[in-house]
Amino acid sequence: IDDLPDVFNAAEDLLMPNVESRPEKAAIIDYRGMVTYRDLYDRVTRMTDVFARLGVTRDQRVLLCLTDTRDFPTVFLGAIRAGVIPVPLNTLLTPDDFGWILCNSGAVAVFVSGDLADKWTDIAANQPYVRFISSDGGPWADLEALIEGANPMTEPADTHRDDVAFWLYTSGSTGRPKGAMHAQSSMRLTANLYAMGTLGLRENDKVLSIAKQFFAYGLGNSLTFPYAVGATVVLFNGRATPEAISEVIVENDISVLCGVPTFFAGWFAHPSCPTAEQAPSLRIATSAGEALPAHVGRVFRERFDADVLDGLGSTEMLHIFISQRPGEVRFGCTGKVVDGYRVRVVTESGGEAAPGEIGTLQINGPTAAIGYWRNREKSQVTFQGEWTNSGDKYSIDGDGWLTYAGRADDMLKVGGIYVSPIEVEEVLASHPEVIEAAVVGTEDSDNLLKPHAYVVVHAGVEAGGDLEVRC
Ligand code: 3SK
Repeated sequence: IDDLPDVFNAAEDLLMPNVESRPEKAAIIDYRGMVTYRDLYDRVTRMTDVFARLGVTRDQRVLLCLTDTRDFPTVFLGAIRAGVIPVPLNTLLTPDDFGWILCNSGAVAVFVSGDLADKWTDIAANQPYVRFISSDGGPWADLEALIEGANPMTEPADTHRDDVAFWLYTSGSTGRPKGAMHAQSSMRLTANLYAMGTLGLRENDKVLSIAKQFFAYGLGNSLTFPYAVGATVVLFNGRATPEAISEVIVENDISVLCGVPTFFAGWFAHPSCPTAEQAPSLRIATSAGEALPAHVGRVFRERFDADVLDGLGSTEMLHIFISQRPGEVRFGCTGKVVDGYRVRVVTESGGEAAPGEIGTLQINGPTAAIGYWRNREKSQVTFQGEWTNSGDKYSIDGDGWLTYAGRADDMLKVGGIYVSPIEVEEVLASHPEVIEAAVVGTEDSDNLLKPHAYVVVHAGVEAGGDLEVRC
């Protein structure tokens, strides 16, 4: 981190070298076509002016409820360039969650994809002082028109590398989500340490991520990393079904696929999954979100003659800090610590675990979030000085290989997403035919964790019948 200058703007840092070295190269391919690095920078510099015209000033928050198109990096990096704080939201959240985050963050503007506008109309009607902007259709001011009408000759904000650049909300087993505040320096450092230092991402790569950009994992895969090395990202804004992803990979010559185990398992079982001959460019994959079952890693290697690198990251650390390395894969464990990070496994007595002993994993590294917004209590539990509590149970062997042993809290990690059993139980119990419910994690035939609900129903309701409960 000491190599980064004090005055440091993450958006300029990611884009400027590409504008100088490869302006006509494709930065993004999305459903609207190709965006060169020159075009992307032009959109981002105009966004600086759009924020000024909207009256959004430095350090104010703006929410992004955007699907994976060029508008995501345009607004996200445009905000950072202006010193405004973008807060990407999980597009699958409910209007109730959105309303709560709007109040909690104090955001002054919300950017919404046309497809998601319905979830925001009631909120917008009750928030006369918040600006709403539509991307790709929708009832509010049109983002594209604002960009076209804006001045591209704008200066970036003179932010410090330790200033807050953006937030990512993360959920816990109880209570509302917490806004993890990330520094200007953190994207560059995840790119240097993980994408370049571990994964070996290159300028001629074409990257596709199953996780969308609003997830920390997807943000690194589809935004930070490709731009940090001048590669091309293919943004897919639909549902990541096996057919759709197979088509995107074959049509675009994808070389790096960033997936999650649940996706890989379903993909291999599907007839659309390409052979190595049909996807000759595919040279490596990453997996995160949940532990990669050994057999899923082996099938990938047999099918594509390439490695899938399992890794562990967190929203709090921004990206992956434990990973397998190309050519040095050991199936069944997560990997070794990424250079530039340190980890320790702590037992209940507070001491360091012996080799092979299970304890709570803590991480020390330069990309840890600054804290949770307006949540001192939970910040103190997670961010303990230079160590960050992961909430995961791990063991570490004498050679530094780390093996996952479950969550330290009640959360289930399903398909890369934290699922709170308590929250699912509450939804089930709110059904008039249900008396009580208990949710536990059970492994499916691919050894992947799935929530399993035990439900007690009222007398007269047929327990084994077609109880219309959906979570
Ligand atoms: O789930 C993970 O392992 C992960 C990886 C990268 C960034 C964020 C997360 C939660």
